[in-house]
Amino acid sequence: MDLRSFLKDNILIFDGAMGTMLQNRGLKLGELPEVLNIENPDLIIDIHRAYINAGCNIITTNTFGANSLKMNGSGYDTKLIAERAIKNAEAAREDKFCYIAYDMGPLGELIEPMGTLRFDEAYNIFKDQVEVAARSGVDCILIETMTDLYEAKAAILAAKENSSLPIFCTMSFEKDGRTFTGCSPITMTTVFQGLGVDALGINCSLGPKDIYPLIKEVLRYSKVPVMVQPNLGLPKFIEGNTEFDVPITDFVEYGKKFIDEGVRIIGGCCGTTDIHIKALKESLEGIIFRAVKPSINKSIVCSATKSVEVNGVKIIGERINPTGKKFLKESLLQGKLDHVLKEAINQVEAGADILDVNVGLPGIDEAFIMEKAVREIQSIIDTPLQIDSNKPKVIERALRAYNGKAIVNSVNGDEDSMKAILPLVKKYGAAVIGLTLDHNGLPKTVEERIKIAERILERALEYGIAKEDVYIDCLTLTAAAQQKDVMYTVKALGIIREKLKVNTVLGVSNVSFGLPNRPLLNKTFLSGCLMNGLTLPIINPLDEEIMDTIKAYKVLAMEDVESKDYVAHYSNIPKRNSIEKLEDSRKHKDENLFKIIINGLRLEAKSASLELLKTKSPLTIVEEDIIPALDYVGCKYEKGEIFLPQLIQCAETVKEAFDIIKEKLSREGSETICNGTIVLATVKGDIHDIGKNIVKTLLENYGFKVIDLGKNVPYEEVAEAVRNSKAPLVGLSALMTTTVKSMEETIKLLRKTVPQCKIMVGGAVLTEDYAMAIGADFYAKDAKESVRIAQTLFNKI
Ligand code: THG
Repeated sequence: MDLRSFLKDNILIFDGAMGTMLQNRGLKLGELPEVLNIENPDLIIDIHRAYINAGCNIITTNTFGANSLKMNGSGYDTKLIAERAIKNAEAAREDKFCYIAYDMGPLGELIEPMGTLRFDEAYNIFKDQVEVAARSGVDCILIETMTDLYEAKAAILAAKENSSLPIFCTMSFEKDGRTFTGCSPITMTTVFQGLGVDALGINCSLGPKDIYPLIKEVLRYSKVPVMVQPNLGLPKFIEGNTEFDVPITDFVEYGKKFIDEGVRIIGGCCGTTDIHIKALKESLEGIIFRAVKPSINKSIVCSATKSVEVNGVKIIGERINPTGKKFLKESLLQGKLDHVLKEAINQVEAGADILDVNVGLPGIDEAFIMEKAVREIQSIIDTPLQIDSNKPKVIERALRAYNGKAIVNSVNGDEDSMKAILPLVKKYGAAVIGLTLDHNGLPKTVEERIKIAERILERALEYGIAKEDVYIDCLTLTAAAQQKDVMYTVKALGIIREKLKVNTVLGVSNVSFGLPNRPLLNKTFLSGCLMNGLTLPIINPLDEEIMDTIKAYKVLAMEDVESKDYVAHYSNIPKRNSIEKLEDSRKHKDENLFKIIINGLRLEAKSASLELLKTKSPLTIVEEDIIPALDYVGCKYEKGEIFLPQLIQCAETVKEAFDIIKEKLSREGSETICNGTIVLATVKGDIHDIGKNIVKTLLENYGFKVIDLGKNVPYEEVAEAVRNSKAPLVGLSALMTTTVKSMEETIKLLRKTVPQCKIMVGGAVLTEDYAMAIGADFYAKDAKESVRIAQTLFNKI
């Protein structure tokens, strides 16, 4: 029976950890587990067999890191490693009933703009692996331990476009309920099921107890089977050994609880062995499980770190649109996006929930600019985007580049339009706006518009797009030209909402083209539309009157329960003329460096710094503008208001500013901004240096001199560097449970050779207790914390 059919009526039990089993069998520090597929196949086959004997019905190939980035330097061809790994799994299975999942873990490098790897490069690396898997007849592709939604998307697309194998994809979450790069369970679920995976869920990082509330969230939103592979808790350091803190009884008990809640695929990650899988399997014998069924059908769109549920009125900002904006037109034609980015920031600050992005102009390479705009906007703003174009090429480029679930604006009732656009919407898991017009144009009568809406919805469903992802736009006409038709739109809107129960969209500002006092017409029209069931008005959020109308409507429609927002906003606020307010807000938005940094406007940091240097000394700029901006951003990060992508974006912006400032300093040769020297290293045996690199960027931002020794650094080299540089602080990172031991060894040597140097440590599996147990002075839970540690330490000196 193929895996997809099996999954319909059965619980799938995965194996436990490969790494833990290898360690128990003597895997040495720094050895690559994947190489053993070739060098010691019997060992790998033996482990697979132990899991099959324990009763799992799917095993995972030993290919977690078998990608060309990580295997570079292993001495073996990556494809050969993958082929052998699959052979080993097949050899262990023999003729027993057991599926084989081809494993793909993260690449170990961050994708642009957070890192330097291009999205297409990541895609191609995954594609190479998928091709091997597809050729060899495994039963599915397992993409696991992902922490970056964008990387997961690259892997899923690679699997989808180069094989027809089922795709399972799971991410790793931290205690705060987000992945390392800020993805939430809802966002993951929304994006993965949009991309058409066969199963999704959570693995690694946390123990079953901490995963439990997160998986319940996933189950609430998922329409596809949900899967869990927990760690055996966080590793603990006991008498020189790494041990995990979850007893087997808890692991099994939670296993049952997961199945009770509706999980369909279960197994173990770090720390688990065949003993755990056997116990789990036995406890699940005869258990009654739930059918896979979505509990709720919600309309959700999202960026990488923010989900917006359309459960009432949500505001779509209209301003990234060259219509009527000379400045925007000119800069777009030159390929510049600075105005687009400013429009994005202003609209979000004014309260937009979603941003429409339209860059269509005669003589422009729309697909190219659209992709660029999507990339740039999503690097500084977490508001979900709406791709405004009717050209399939433009839409596809944008959807591919978008890190989240976008809205496509738009398709219409014409068969050609639907045939071209709807498959793209389905493939990339977007939502779509259907315009009630077709090849005959916009029908006059209300009835005909409704018929077209029904046709679009029907066709969308045929393509496998969910009803809640279809939004209908009955099209606003301009009162100046087609006065008698304005009310038809309002009527059609009401009937469509009532009859089809879909969300509705309107470009509200269209109504007032060519007439004076446009805001008055806009808000009056808007008010009527809202009363008739408009849920997604496309408006100008910088127009205060129109925003006031929405706030008022939310009170009347009981969307603003107990009028809390309304009261908070309007009580005791002296009402000013809205034009004055608009002017005011524009005036305050002078482009100073502080604002540029907190908004992550990388491209503008250089010129702003040069401008500032005309009136301020370099050190004053660091003190008055840069450090306060970094502190502000750091504070928002700590509060969970922004996430890693935004933090990095701001840090990169500061880098640009620093380049200018350093240049000036070196020319003057007098002042210095060195706050002290810090040595950083990812310890021996560990090649995961993403976290260390972020720490480096941030420390440099704060004016520290960083000596970066790189990754997989021998103990002696760390000690040597500290001795030579006389650095009072060293930072060590290790991602894996296996390499924390190596961290301890490094600390031991440092204590012996450079006892005066303080040591801070960080990494995914570390905890405060663990850090202390291996003899560190400080535990840095994230990059921001490492800055605080450095500041405290160097202030004392
Ligand atoms: N339905 C859907 N999408 C749409 C529309 C729609 N997208 C485009 C448009 N209509 C909605 N967006 C706008 C954007 C700008 C204006 C009106 C609608 C506008 N611009 C001013 C002008 O042209 O004079 C310029 C404003 C300025 O300079 O500040 O009015 O109906 N699905």
